[in-house]
Amino acid sequence: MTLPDENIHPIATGKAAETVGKHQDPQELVFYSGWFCPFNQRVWIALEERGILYQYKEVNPYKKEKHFLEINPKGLVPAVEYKEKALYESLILLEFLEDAYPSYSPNLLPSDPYERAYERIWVDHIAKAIVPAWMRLLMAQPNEREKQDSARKELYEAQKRLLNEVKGPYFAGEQFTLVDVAIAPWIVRDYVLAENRGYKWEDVGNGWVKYAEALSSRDSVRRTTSDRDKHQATYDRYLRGEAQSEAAKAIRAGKPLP
Ligand code: GSH
Repeated sequence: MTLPDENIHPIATGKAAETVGKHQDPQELVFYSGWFCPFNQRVWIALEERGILYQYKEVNPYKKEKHFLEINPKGLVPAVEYKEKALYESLILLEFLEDAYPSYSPNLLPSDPYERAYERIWVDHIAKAIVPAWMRLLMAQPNEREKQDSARKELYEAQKRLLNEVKGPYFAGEQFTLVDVAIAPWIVRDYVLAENRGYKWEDVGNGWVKYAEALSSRDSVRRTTSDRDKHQATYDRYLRGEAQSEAAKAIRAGKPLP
């Protein structure tokens, strides 16, 4: 049986397509990427930000092809092969890139141990509070008014907590760091919530619009973002309640995201 999610646009478009074109040559780091995926975009931003050499390979993770399952048994993008050994999970990959390429600048984690740990607290907040609330709001249907209202409130509250920590223009001040990388892909997709779920950047609190604009206009973020209409088509399935991805199933079942 074909899942509806399988019918995604097959390749990156817009600025992201130009970036793909520049990363076709074989390298010791192979990036198994789904152009449409926000978790995936985290890793892509880090690669671009730091000028790490990588070979881009597009994967449709909904097809669960044998070769890809050998790389990531969970069957999820992003994944990488580094010197022919496989790794996956976006947040683990971000840390891995810091460890494996320490001399590539800019580093995305501060050098001070306390500041590094502090970054990780807020990356964890994004993963456990912001992203699940974002998905719940996306998937709450128009006839589920209360569900929508409570997911929107939950999202604003989680974002407000992060906003209180933002020094500006980025989370840690002038340096663009892992917290920014971890949330930027959802910021560039927020228009889906704005157009369909009554969500507004302005309602997060004073300073959020500025922070969100700083992230969206960052070069590495723009270079890894595809055209809006192609993203919209992916999210239409969630907006209509038809998505069958692992994440959609988890949200419906009230379970943590995969
Ligand atoms: N926890 C994973 C990470 O952070 O890397 C989540 C990755 C994830 O959910 N990827 C989605 C996927 O590959 C695309 S956005 N889905 C395939 C499926 O649901 O079958």
